[in-house]
Amino acid sequence: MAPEIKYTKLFIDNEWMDAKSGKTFETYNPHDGSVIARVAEGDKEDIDLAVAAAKRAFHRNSEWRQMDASKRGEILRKFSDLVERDQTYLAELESYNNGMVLNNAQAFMNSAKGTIRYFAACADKVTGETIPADGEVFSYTLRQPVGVCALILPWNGPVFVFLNKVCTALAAGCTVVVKPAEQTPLTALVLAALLAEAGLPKGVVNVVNGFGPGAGTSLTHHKDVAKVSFTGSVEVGKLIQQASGASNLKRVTLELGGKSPLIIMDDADLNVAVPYAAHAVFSHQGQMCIAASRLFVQSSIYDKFVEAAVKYAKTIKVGNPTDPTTQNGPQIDETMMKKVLGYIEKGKQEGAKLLCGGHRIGTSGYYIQPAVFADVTDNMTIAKEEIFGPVQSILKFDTIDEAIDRANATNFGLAAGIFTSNLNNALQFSKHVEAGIVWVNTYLHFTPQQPFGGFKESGIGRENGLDSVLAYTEVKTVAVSLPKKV
Ligand code: TXE
Repeated sequence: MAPEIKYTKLFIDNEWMDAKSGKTFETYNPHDGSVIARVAEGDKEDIDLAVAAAKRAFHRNSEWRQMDASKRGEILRKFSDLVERDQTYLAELESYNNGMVLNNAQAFMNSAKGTIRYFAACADKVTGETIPADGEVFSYTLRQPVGVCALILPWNGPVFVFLNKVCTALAAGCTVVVKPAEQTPLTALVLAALLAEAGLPKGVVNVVNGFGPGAGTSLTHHKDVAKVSFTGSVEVGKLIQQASGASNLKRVTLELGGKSPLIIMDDADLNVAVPYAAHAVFSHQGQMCIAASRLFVQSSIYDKFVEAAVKYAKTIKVGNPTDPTTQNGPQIDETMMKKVLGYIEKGKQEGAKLLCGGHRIGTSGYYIQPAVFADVTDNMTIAKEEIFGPVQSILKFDTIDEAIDRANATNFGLAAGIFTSNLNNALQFSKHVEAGIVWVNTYLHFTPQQPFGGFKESGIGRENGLDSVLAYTEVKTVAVSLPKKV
């Protein structure tokens, strides 16, 4: 049975409201393309209202700014209990609107409490320092929340990214306006309602659904927004940097795309490496910024590995995400499905060998059979551009030095992985690969304690870890003149 749609309006100042224009837009179920609901479509006027609400909530005399840091942590802990209470509903809604396999959505919801509680615990751990400054002064630093933050979300992990960005900003004491992706507007509204139920004062978290040009650009150009945290495409990431420069130099954290290399050395345990390599690129239909979309396999085991990879890919069950036996669901929408199929066509045209999958399944919904390409070379489009779909591209290499150079020959630098039993190779690779996170004999291992983000065009800044909370603060130095040094 379809999950109930409880909220479709804008959430501003802890109240539900229609868009000023009265406009709404449709949101879909990727399983069959059917309309789930019409959602209020926010634009500049609504963003102005939401930013004004967040600005009031950030005033130095507001309830939020006067609150003890530990109390902010308590509200987040209460929020984590409410998310846990409603986790079945949230997982169903995520799956319904996003096409995420229900089992995966449930597994994620099981870990959500840990994420929220991690940031709840950070709330009263943000401290300044005393400075041994020259001269007769007592000097110290204050770490203060940066102000109103715009959090612009992608569609590939709507609950995950909402929790991550919102909880980090709240732990630092900021107030926020969230702009979910237009493909997945629903779960953010449920989470906003739970934050209000947890006792968050009005205006601290506001959610305005809408489109990039419109709601998104109004936020990134807004003079009262002090910081933007964005997850999405490199193209839009660059526009956000430009908007920051053209407006008020707002602080910018960007988590963008990737073309992540995974290296399989000939001493790796293939019983482990083959399923991991598949998981690393096919999970969530390949719609992951950290997808291992360039799989480098050492030449001495190349043929054997490719054979095993194809055998494994053929076992992946694609179908309705609510079926508990399904492993892969649909792509998010028709545009993305066509984009991925276009890349597969390009791979064939440029001479890569398609060994299985790569076609649309049926005519309803946006399903693609997982594809494995062998004989992929570095210059091919499928080895260079982010596909964001279930496409495994297998390349051949001879030495670890060659693998490192080729792994780094990209503008991206998000994740990387290596499977080997040789510690020296693992550590050499980990040191020299240009990536924000490196996995050795594992992949996709995330926790809220581990900083996450990209080198090069994969982004700016890090999420997760205490440093990510500090990225929502400003450092203020205070120097107090004293008659005698203390
Ligand atoms: O991203 P967009 P799209 C990559 C992936 C995918 C490609 C395009 O390769 O194929 O990006 O996806 C908002 N100012 N990733 O088109 O457009 C938009 O409304 C302000 C990687 O979905 O970047 C949405 O909320 N905001 C990725 C968000 O930006 C703007 C996740 C992302 O949309 C805007 C998603 C503007 N001018 C896609 N234009 C990852 N890093 O995980 C759009 N938006």
